[in-house]
This record gives sequence, structure tokens and C-alpha cells, in this order.
Amino acid sequence: MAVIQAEPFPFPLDVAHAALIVIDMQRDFIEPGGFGASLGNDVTLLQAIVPTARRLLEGCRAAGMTVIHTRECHRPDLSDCPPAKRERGAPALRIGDPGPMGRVLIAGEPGAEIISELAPRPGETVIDKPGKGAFYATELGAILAAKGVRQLIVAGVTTEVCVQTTMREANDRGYDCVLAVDATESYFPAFKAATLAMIAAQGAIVGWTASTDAILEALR
Ligand code: TIU
Repeated sequence: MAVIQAEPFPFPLDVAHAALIVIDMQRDFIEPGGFGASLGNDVTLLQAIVPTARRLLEGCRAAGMTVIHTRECHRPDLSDCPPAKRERGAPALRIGDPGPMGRVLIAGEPGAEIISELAPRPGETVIDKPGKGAFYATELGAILAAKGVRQLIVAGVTTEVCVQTTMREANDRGYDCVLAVDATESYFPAFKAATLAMIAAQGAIVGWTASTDAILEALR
């Protein structure tokens, strides 16, 4: 068994029963004019992790690991978007409004697509999710069970929103999760730092954290 040098202690990686899950690396969060920018965020912060996320993705692919991608998006008729989510706050554009990358956060629109650098390959699972967590109202749990997956390596955006929510959902379902600290990012550096700390605190209360290099080293 490979071992990832992780916090708060080493993580025993069982590649045959592990999956990489890349959360919401979509144009809507990473490029100007999308959902993330409409909320008032500086999206350039997120662009910085793309090369590292790609290195992690390619390393996991080369190791033969199951790869899952998620996309936060809604049906065109908004039937899976709670009014509370659409109507909260005062964003520049609301979910479903027309923007420079098509309708904001709507499945099938250019903005909802995963950025080209991290595009899914044939055979990789893509989960469209209406919530922040990837298990809520999706087939993710059933898909992981069918593949025999028990461990998740987690990357993507944003650290304290969809990534952390997914890790907490997974943790409660019995998965061991490792977050790749340099392949995840937040619009708020302080929130990212706090999230990394709270995941690993109390003896890995939510999971582990490790660098992409440490994960790739364990895969070699
Ligand atoms: N706003 C924010 O930080 N994130 C989200 O709305 N979704 C995800 O994290 N994917």
C-alpha cells in the first residue's frame, strides 16, 4: 500500500479503491463574466491552481485511478434551483440570467463547461450537481459504491464552499478523503487557510490534507 505524506498523519492510499474527484473547475467559477464573478469575486485567484490541478489529474490518470468531475449547474427550467439560492443577495447576474458565457450556471451553457485544461476524458464520470455538496441530489454515492471506491482524493473550487461541503458529505458516508492543498482554491485566502486547518484538526475530523507532490510521490 502506498502512503501519502499528509496532515495530520500519513494516509494509506489504496489506489484500486480510490478516486480523484475534481470539483467544479468550470468557466463559471474561473473565468470573468461567470457565476463567481457575478457574486463580486476576483476569479484570477482561482486561475493560479490550474497547472497544479492538471498535474494531479494526469498523475491519477497515469496511475489508473478512477476520475470523477463535478459541475455545479441547474436545469434550463430552473426546476432544480431553489428560489432561495437564486434570489439571495444582490449579484450582478442571477442563476439563469444571460451573460457573456451563456445563461449563468445552467447545464449545457458555455459557462457551465469544465475548463479545457482539465476537460474530462472518455470513460471519466461527470456529475452535474444542483447543490454545493456533490452527494446531494446526485448519483455520486451509487457510482462510487458500484466502483468499490472507499477513498477520495479531492481537488477543485472553491475550498470552503463546494470542496469542503463535498468532503463533509463524503466523511459522513464513511469515505477517507485527502484534499490536495495546492489544487484547491478560494476567492478568500483566509477561508482557504481556515478550511485546511479545520479538516485536519482533531485527528483528521473531516479528512487529510497533502500537497500534490506528496500525492504524486505516493502514486509513483
Ligand atoms: N461562491 C463560491 O465560493 N462557490 C460556489 O458557489 N460554488 C463552488 O464552490 N463550486
